[in-house]
Amino acid sequence: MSNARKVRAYTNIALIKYWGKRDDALILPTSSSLSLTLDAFYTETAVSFDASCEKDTFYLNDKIQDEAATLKVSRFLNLFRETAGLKTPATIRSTNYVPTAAGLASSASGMAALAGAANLATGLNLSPQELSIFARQGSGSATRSVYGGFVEWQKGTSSADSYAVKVDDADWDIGMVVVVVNKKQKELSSREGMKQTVTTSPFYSGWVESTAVDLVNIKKAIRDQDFEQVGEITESNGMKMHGTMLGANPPISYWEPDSVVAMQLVRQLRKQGIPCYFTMDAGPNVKVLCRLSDSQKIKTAFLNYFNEEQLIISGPGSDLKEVSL
Ligand code: 2P0
Repeated sequence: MSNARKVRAYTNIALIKYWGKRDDALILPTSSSLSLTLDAFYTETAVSFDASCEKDTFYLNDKIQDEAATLKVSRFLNLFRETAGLKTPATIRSTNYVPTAAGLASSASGMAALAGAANLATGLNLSPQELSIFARQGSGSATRSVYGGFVEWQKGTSSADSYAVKVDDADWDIGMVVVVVNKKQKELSSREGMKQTVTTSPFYSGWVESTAVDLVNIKKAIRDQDFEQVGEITESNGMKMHGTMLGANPPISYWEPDSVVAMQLVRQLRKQGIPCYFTMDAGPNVKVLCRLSDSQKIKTAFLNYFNEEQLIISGPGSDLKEVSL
């Protein structure tokens, strides 16, 4: 592991969702998306090339991984090896830092950290923009995890211009309370779920049209630091994504009864004058966008219905970075 250097990438939660690809192989999205990077959830990864090894070896949380998981990582590393003119096998050590097995281990921080570590190990010296393009080819949401704060993934016209840009540092009292409804692995992967939605949901064209409008509006609201407006657009965009999924055949729903409980609670808190807004992804967990200064109050209200370990407060995360071994 002599040449191993470790990179940390934070996960991100989309406020304007990515749900559908126009190119499956290159992972080019049908629409642009926008997220908030979170500091409570991240992945740290080190890659070292070693000519004395026969094949790639992948450790996740100190456990050696099976062939299928290793193959996914190997394929992604091949992008870097091809660019750097290398054929050497690698050892990959990755750790997911997710509070108390929250079930939020995410391909976003995972693939972004792997891209960052591969960049260092190959000596390619890629810019953050190039890194974002590489990360995208591992997993769409990883495109955005190269940066902290509010981040837009511009859908672009080709692989060369489909990357993330930072919109804002989100350093104006922004946070999230993540409500862990269920930490089990989801039954239908995002990849399959979005494919099924694109090909069968009659609402899909409406989703693509309206998400473009939401993106313009949320960027203005972020510029104006208009928190309520950011929250309203976030909540509406997330629900539209889930509505579009319900229109798929067979219908797709990631919700559980407690997801609905959490959303109701957010509405109640809002009525009581606390500005907070929910969003959900391809799973039953609910993410509550709020003022970081209100997050403890919101967590306390949720403790009437959920356990301490189901409620995780997070502030905005930072750019992908090298950390000491
Ligand atoms: C997002 N999600 O924008 C959306 C909203 C989930 C719901 O990106 O196939 O794991 O690897 O590109 O990135 C999850 O999808 O899918 C996701 P791939 P990914 O965050």
